[in-house]
Amino acid sequence: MRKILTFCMVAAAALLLVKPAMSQTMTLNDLGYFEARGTNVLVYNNLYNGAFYDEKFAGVEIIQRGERLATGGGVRLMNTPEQWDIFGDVSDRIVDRDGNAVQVTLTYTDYDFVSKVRVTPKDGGCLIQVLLDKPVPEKLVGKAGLNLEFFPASYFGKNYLVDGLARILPKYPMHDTEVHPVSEKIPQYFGESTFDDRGRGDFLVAKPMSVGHRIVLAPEDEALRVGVQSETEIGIYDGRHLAQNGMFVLRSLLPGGKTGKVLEWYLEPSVSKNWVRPANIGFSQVGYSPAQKKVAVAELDRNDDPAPEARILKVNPDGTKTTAMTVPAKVWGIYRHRYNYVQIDFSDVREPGLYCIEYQGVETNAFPIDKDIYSDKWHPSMDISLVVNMDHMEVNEAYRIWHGRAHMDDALQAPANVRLHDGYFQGDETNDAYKPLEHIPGLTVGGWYDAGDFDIQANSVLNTTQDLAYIWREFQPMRDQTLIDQKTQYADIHVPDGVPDNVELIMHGTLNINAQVENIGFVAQVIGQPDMHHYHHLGDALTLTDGKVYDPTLKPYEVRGDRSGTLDDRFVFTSRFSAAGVMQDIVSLAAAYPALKDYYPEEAERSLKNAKMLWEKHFDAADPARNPVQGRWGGFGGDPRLNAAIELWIATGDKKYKDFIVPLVEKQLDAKPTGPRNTGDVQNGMFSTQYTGGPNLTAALKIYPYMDKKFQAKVRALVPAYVEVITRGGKDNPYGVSIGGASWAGNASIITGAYNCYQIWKYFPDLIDPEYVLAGLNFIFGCHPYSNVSFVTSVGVNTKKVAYSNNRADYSVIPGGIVPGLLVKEDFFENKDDYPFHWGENECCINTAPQYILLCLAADEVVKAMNK
Ligand SMILES: [Ca+2]
Ligand SMILES: [Ca+2]
Ligand SMILES: [Ca+2]
Repeated sequence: MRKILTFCMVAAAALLLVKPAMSQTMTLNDLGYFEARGTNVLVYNNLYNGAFYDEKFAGVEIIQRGERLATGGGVRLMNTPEQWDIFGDVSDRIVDRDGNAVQVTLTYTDYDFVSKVRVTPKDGGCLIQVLLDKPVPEKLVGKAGLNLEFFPASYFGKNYLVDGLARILPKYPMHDTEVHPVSEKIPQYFGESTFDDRGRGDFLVAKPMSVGHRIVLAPEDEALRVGVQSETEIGIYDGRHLAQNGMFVLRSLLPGGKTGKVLEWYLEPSVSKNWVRPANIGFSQVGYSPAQKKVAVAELDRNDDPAPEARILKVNPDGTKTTAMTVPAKVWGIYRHRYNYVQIDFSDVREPGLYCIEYQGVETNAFPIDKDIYSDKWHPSMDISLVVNMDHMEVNEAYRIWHGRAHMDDALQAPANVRLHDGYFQGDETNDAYKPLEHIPGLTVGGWYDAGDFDIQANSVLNTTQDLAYIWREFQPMRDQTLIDQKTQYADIHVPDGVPDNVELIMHGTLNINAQVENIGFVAQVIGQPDMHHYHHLGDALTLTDGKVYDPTLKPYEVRGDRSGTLDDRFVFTSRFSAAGVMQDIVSLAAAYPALKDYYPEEAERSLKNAKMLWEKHFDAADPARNPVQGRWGGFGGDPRLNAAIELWIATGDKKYKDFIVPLVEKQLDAKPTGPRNTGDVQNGMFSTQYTGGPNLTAALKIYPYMDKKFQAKVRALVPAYVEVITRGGKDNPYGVSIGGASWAGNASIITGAYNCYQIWKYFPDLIDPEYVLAGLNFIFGCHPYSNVSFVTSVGVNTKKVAYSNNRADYSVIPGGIVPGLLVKEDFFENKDDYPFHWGENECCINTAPQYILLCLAADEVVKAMNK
């Protein structure tokens, strides 16, 4: 022990000599967090919002050199909390400017346990104190502790010191766990259980990797170095033993029987007196078409001095670089407090070739200028992402099987009062012919894993099918690079089979929708995993269920023929049925009809027949006058029957639909705008930038080509006001697109917003600048804050390394997926590219893929016109 102390003292003395800047103190800034050069400590500026429980974006957090390294600081009840483990409610957060402190009160209501966490600056760091008015309840002694969580991948390849002893931070979990009787477990939210104990009655606990009184992570790397010291013992744990998204956790237990200040940590982040963040030069990683506008945006440290000029370098075949142009760098100014922004307009560089941008001492990676840059950027989404995510199929690519034919035991009627992890609930009413846990036949076909999980959600299967149908209607891409065989339920990537992939994918959607309509009566809210253990599955979905239909007369894990006693079959959630929701079933089926009819006439007729049947059956009940409060699509967008009627009219030409449509659309056109819909946080981008309560041209544009001159003139007159609204969101920031998303990032909205601009441009090229169509893609492809990676996996030069797809545990991507993008918290943008487990930043939702394909095809058309 003596030896260790000596080492610590020598090390500390050495640090003091070399780093006098360490004495700089943290200050409480206007946004209510602690700030020193290169380091921020946030104290519950971000709260657990409850939507998906612990999103790893709340509590005490550390942002160092522009990267969020630590989160989840606070009083927790287990060593390595998982997503569904309970956390204390913040009943009170005080920013005490006189006391130079931030204090929160955390309450665990079920345990009658209240603690206060108080953070104040001291020297170069902060004191974190836990204060108690009443002692820790008996039940929580040995469980309640102060935790702080670190993102493991930030520390891959680094070491740590514990009381001076050196240890390697593990790249993969390789330390020890122990099992405890489940009676000792603090139950997870809603009594969920992430652990499958196979009936043994135990649960898993990670043991500490090390314990000591001073633990310093990455002492060798000043950007990553964070230390914690305490008189109380601190353990370091690896949460990945329990869950792949687990964290490195520093933790000290709170003592029993004590009140007042029961625990104190000295947190020592790494402060750097002279640190200046290198410029983040945002630009499109797919490059630019010669005639289009080319504006890179440099995101600069506020302490940086913006240079007045940037250079555009041309990369020559011999590897040399020559200055193609020197361009002015125009200061845009501070956006969201943290950074200063500069626009670099190099539109005049038009000669095809390879270029990079040099500004403020940073040289970007090279990128092309070429007239065809948009023509193929949608291929990975159509060829890979939409194929790999197909449910009920074996998917092959060259030597690799992405996954087997999953969920061949689909599916059971969900029992009453069951709650599903994604916010779904089955009430008493099944709205169909099946009893709880009864097998519903016919469902083992079509559909997609909607994103990072393996359920079939109504909105994703319906919107994906609908948008795939719109791709065919607008662009008819004949690309055939995938074999899709529904007879043997087999897909082979990069193998042409004579049928356009767009059409085959549309059918993959209608097969599932029709199966649901015919066997259930409508598309169910979700066909999802029956319990938490199955829900958090990672890996091949084939292994998620046993493929055998559940038989309650058998014991768990007992198999007889094609039946099994293991309750792993997915549940069909049917209680939130609404006639309004059924209208979207009609939209997707009717929109698919024209695409399918030449290739799959039987499936086309089946789709149209079901669409008409649903229309007749639910028309009256879907009347908003009769049902002001609608279900699934609750009252949004006026009469839910409008879009259904539009698609039925386009599919059949039947005048009765037109007669229904026209008065409704006229009414929308005559309405006065009240303002744009705030779309930042809508999951999956279901709603694009639209008016609330005002004239909505979406429906009018859908029927525009089929209408008479008088109607068309009326729409044209409304276009300028509509353009003003759909482009307004891009005016408050240097990137020119609407950036949003506090809990779910906004790429999907940016894509639909840009596509809305294309629809205007298509009919009224004189009334909108086509650059609005391209601005959305420029942003998605890398001209954005925080970093300059392309948000479309595998598309562009520097692209996302990780995404929240079902292969996220491999720190990998499914090519062609589009991540949600940048979360915005206070003044901080984030899209982590080394932590694939943030769904709000990195989850590739399936229905964004066809929307992105639409936009790429639109952009290709736009630049062709520009380059003429
Ligand atoms: Ca889902
Ligand atoms: Ca094909
Ligand atoms: Ca089964």
